[in-house]
Order: sequence, then structure tokens, then C-alpha cells
Amino acid sequence: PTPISDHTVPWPADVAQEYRAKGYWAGSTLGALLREVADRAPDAPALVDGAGTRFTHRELADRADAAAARLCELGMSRGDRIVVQLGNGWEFVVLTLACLRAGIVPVMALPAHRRTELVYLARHAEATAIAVPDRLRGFDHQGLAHDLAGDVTEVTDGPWHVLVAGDDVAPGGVDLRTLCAPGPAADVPGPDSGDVAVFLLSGGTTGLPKLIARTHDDYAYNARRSAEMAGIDAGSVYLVSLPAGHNFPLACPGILGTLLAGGRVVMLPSPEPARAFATIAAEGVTHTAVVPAVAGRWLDHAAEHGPPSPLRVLQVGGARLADELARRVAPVLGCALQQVFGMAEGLLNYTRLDDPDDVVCTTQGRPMCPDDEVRLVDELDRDVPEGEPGSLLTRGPYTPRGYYRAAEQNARAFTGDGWYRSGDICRRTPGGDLVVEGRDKDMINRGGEKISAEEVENLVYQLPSVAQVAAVAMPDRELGERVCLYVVPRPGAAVTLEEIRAAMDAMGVARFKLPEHLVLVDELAATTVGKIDKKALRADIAERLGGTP
Ligand code: J2J
Repeated sequence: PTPISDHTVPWPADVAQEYRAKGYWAGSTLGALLREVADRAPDAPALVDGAGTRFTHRELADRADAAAARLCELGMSRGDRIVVQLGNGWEFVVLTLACLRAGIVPVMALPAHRRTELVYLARHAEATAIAVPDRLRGFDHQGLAHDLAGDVTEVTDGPWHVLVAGDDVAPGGVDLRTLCAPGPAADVPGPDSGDVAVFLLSGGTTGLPKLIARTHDDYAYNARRSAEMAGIDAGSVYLVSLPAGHNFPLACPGILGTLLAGGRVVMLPSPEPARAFATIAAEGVTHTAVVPAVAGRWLDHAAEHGPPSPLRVLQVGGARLADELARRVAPVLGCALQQVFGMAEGLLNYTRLDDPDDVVCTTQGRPMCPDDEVRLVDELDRDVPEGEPGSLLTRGPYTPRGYYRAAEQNARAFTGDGWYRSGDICRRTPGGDLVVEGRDKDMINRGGEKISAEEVENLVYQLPSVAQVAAVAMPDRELGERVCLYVVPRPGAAVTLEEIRAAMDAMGVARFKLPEHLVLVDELAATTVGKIDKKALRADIAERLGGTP
């Protein structure tokens, strides 16, 4: 596989020097930092998962070291890539820490991903291994992982190790639980703090997902500063119920921020309210992170069954939280609300725990780092007048300057001087907080899961019955948005939603990307420059559904 550094965009040397001088980049790897924590308080509890497996900080660090050694015995080494598609169990944490220790880079896939996404990610990252559950929610992940071998090794010309978490490891796979068992920690050569620590997936606006290369220096700052923002310390207990590979539960402060603070992580497979509330009570959970759709379900559950005690801080982010919901959090859930407007590309905005109610309930907070740079601009990249909405551009010590191996997309997603175009339309309040008012990127935000319209359209164009297609967001009370398709059928062809969903499913794509509504039309309105007028389509579907756009 190609060295990672051949395809990453570094921060300019003078900027990097400044981030080091100011202490944002501390020069330590995540593996070394976690080992220091374990040495300071070895017997403090670190992790418990839904199946009841428990580790102290020392046990966790020791297992990670032993697993790092075994990954190296398999032939993997610093700079190699592994696709991680595990559910929310202890194996996710041990394997991730083992990778950080050995400098093997986990590509954070989601359990919902299927053949199309996994083949693309593995080929693009030139991965030589994948970690999967045996089965999850009825799906045979292990079988698929083995099936990918030919497609992946065709470009990597390397091995393809299938690491399986579960009781039922098929022949040819590596038992991940054995790999993560206690054992000798051979002296494996670790990474530098400037090396890539993880590959995160971008929220998706282009035909194919992009990889975000986060370094040890930048991601350690990301996690540690986030822990300060959320008031996480050694006495905190953080519940993970969103898919653990998302940036939010992974490092904002999430798993890494909590462990680095010496706290304890509790993992559940889903945010289903009855079980989540029972776990919060049983484990003494103090902090957790959810998307607005989940916050809504938790509010309904609490209204009937009482608050999730002893929860102290509920972080909500990933999509816009309606002010009305925000106002119900403290009284109904009995905890503080922290709004988080974040992105896997870097920039994190938090409302502060001591902000007045009005700020917490009506804004998405402000950047966590004094050296985060944020501009709000018009279509010509000119700063908008203070208080007016503009498109958010950002740079900073934990916002990389480009996607991995994506020169063409980088030319569009970043300005010439390194600002990331988030595609979010925001306004700044007089108090300096950001309010997310919309977006100018072609993405559908389905309850926090990001779906690229272009990716969906490319898949639907493979159907012979489809002449033209546009995917747009349709408003939804429960999830905020869902995928709506506008299709011009080929003359004489019949097109149904079921047929499109079945075809996409057969191609092997994550189910959350399947369209949930279909509108058949004779033609698609174009803008003056000849592009499909998505704004008109969004307004049209909102009107058809009888809501406001
Ligand atoms: C409106 N839109 C929001 C918010 C994200 C913490 C929290 C979220 C993410 C995340 C994350 C929003 N209100 N509060 O990585 O660490 C939309 C914006 C943004 C995009 C990024 C984290 N919070 N968004 O959601 O990479 O459109 O990260 O640009 O998945 O989500 O998506 P993603």
C-alpha cells in the first residue's frame, strides 16, 4: 500500500509550528496518552459494554498493547489500514486502542455499510484487513467481509485479513476476541504524533465518501478540549449509544475524551430509551451524546417514565435541534443540555455548561479553540455583514487542510488558502454564538446520518427504467429529513419506490440511504445554469406533504 503521507494535505509549516508552540499539539500519540492514564489510576474502571464485559484502565491498556503485538504478528505494521465495522461492544474499543498504539490506521466504517461502501473504502484506503461482527441485526457481516477479498486485493495486491468479533468465527477468519485477549506486549514500533491516527468518513456531498485523516496531535487535542467543554473528569461516566465510529461518540469527547480524562465508558448497541435509561441508572452515567431525533424519543419516554437519573449533561448534535425540543431538555430530562455543532472534518462548536438558558436553547454554540478561525461568506467568498447568514468556512488546529487522496474534491471543498467549506449556512449572534440556519451543500441529513444526494442519484441512474433522477431532502417530523426521489421514467417504463429500493438493496448500500418517497414527473426544472433546481424540488415536496419548506 502507498504511504499515507503521499496523499494527505499537511498544515503549512509555520501554522503547524504555531499550533505546537501554543500547546494544542502536545507531541504525544493517543496510545502513549492512554497508557499514562492507565499508569496513574490502573484500577479505575474504564469500560463496560452491553453484554457486561468490564475492564479497568490497566486491563484496557494491557489488552490494547497485546492486541497491537498480535496485529503485528499478522503482518500489519505502522501506516497500514484496517476497515473497522464493529458494533458498540468492548472489541471496538480494544481494537481501536490497539491500532492507535501500533500506528495502524482504523477506517471508521458504520455497521450499516454494505458491499458498495466497504469495497470503496477498503480500496480507497488500500486496507489489508477488516474487523466485523459475525452477525449483527440479522446480517452476515463475516460472510460479506470474506466476499470482499477479491475486489480489495485486486488494487492492494496484499493480504486481506478478516477479524471477526463473535462466538461464531468461520474458517479463514481471525478471532478478534482472542486477538484482544490479555498477553505479552511485544515492543511494537509506534507512530509519531504527526502521523494519521484515524480515518473518519465525511458527511458526504460527493458521489463517493471522502476520508478525513486525523493525526494523533490534532485528534488528541480534539478529544481533550472536548472533555473540558463537557465537564468530563475522572469521575465521569459516558454512555455511547450512537454508532461508535462516528466522530461525535468517538472523540467529542466520546470514548477517547472520557478515557483520556480517566473516566469510564459505557457502551450500548442502540439509544433505545427504555434500555438506555435503565443503563444510565445502573451504571451511574453522567454524560452522553445523542442526535435530535433520539433526544425527541428520550423526551417522550421521560415524560411518561421519569428522567434518566443521574445523567448530568446531554449533548445534542449532528443535526439542528429545534428550539422547542431544546427548551424541554432540562425540565423533562433533569440534566443540562449542551448543543454541539460539529463535523468529522474538524471544527467543533459547543454551548458552554455555564451559558444562559437562552444561548443553550437557541444557538449551536461557539468554537472550542481560541485559534479556530470561522468566516461566514457570500457566494463570492466575501465576508457577510455581522449578524447576517453566510456560508461557514473554517481553519484551525484540528481541521485538516484537505481530504485524503482527493485532489479534485479538495479543490472544491477547500479554498486556495486552506479554509474548509462546511456548506453550512450560519449566522453569528451578538454574543458570538453560531446558529445553523440551513446549508448550501447537496446532502440529506436523516436524523444525523448524512446522505450524499449525488451518491444516491448515481446508484439510481443504474436502473434502466430511469431517465433522470434527483434526490432531495423531504421534511420529516421524526427524523428531520428523509430521502425523496424525483424521477423522470424512460418512455413507457414503470417505476416504483419498491423497485428502486430493492435494486439499491441488491447493489449493497446502507439501508439509511434508500429513498423513502418517490415523485414521478415528466421533467425536472433546471436553474438558469442548466443544473437541476433542487431548491424548487425541496419546496415542491414540502408543499405536497402539506408542511412548510
Ligand atoms: C445543525 N447541523 C449540524 C448541529 C452537525 C459532533 C456533533 C456532530 C457531528 C457531525 C460531529 C449540527 N446543528 N448541531 O462530527 O463531532 C451538520 C452540519 C455539519 C455536518 C457534519 C461531532 N451538528 N451538523 O454531525 O461529519 O451540516 O459530524 O457540517 O457527521 O452535520 O456531519 P458529521
